[in-house]
Amino acid sequence: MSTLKEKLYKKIKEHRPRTTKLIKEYGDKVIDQVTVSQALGGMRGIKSLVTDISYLDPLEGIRYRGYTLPEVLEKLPKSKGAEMPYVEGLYYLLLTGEIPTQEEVDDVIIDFNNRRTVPQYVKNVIDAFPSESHPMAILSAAVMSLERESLFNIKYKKGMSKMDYWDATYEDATNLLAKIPLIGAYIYNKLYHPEKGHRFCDPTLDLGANFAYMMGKDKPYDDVTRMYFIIHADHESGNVSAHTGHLVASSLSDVYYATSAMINGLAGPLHGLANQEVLRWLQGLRNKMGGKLPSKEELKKYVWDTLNSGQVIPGYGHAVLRKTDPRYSVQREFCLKHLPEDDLFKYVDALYEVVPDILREHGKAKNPWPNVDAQSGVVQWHYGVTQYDFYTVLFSIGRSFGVLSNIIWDRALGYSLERPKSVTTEMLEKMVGID
Ligand code: FCX
Repeated sequence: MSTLKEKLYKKIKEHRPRTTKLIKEYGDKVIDQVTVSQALGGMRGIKSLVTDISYLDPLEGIRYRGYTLPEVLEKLPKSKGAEMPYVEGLYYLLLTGEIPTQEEVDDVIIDFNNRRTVPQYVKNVIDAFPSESHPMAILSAAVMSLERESLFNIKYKKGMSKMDYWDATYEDATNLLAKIPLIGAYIYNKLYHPEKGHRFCDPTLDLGANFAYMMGKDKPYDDVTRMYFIIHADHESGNVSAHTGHLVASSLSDVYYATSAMINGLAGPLHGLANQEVLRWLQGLRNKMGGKLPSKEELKKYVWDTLNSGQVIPGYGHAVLRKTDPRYSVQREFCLKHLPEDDLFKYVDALYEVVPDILREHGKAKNPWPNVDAQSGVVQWHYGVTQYDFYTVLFSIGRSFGVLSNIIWDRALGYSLERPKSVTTEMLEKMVGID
């Protein structure tokens, strides 16, 4: 058993009695109530999911296992000369709640490297897609095609005990996490650089460096990759991608089904696809300006024109957050250090000066501040990943780490099949006293 798996098992055994006690002794305690607008409005804010992997405070932003993003980036081990930590170390933290030592991370890196071969049939599935297909559709199908590898399914058919579900799920999840960056890079090269052919991974490199290598990018793209995957990993359990992954897995569908579904949820423009929308919107602005930096008045007009035509400002607003997203701030810091003169970065910074006030004046969005997607495309664009359809694939790879860590714990704690109750409009009307 690997060090990580051993540590995880110890944590699972320690944790199980807490969940059991809560259900047995406090199962009837009320922790929230539901209003009509919540039932009709996407269940905003209803406390009905439990996860210890991350928590999203509306004013502070995300914490992974109690650590803020700047703390995660500072505390997790890094390779020599790297600015950003190993993604493998993040997996250790999400699963166990502990900051790993360099030795413990090395062990995860070796384990990942042993699992990362992508079968030829997956590449065939990717190759079979027409080149105008969206990369998210290809990623979803590629992950789905791997389903035949599920150890959970094989063991389930043989009569696996419920107490062992977490083990087979851990194996499936770790196999998929080791492979999904390779699948992403393969899709990128097939769609946008078919002339270069497929680059096999370098077994001496960690996940971040290897992804940069397969994408054909020089330093500091390895750090961009690590930063990108780490900040996108988790955002507690109620967002569409995390919730979809959890929901699908709750029926004991294996992690391949759950991850593919999670990817499909992330592909919507109100969620992960917003990063592509931001770039499309910024390009529209740049084209309108003929490349020059717009004045404040010109910027304001562009923002108002977007709102007045009934569209949202991509990269702004959030269902939970009520201040600037720390994932935006982490990327901004990176931009200030590495690309302060970048054209698009200047656009994004200039927009930050005008959009919040306009959204306040517009009077609809509860949160006028930027979210993660307002910055992420700019970083990728700067390093030559200008095919913005691809950005949500990068988001998906990062998000897989959080979703799969959650699913392993769901299985470990025996979380139930999800089955909320729906009512009809007529019933709702009766409940509130409308005849
Ligand atoms: N521009 C214009 N209008 C906005 C807005 C924005 N950026 N954000 C919210 N609004 C509007 C909503 O459309 C809604 O209008 P309606 O009453 O006519 O339906 C109203 O303000 C209230 O919405 P609010 O409660 O503030 O926000 P929601 O929880 O409903 O939605 C999202 C949250 C993120 C979907 C919303 O802010 C939005 O559409 N933002 C732009 C897209 C985006 O950036 N998505 C990425 C979010 C995130 F970071 C991620 O998942 O990746």
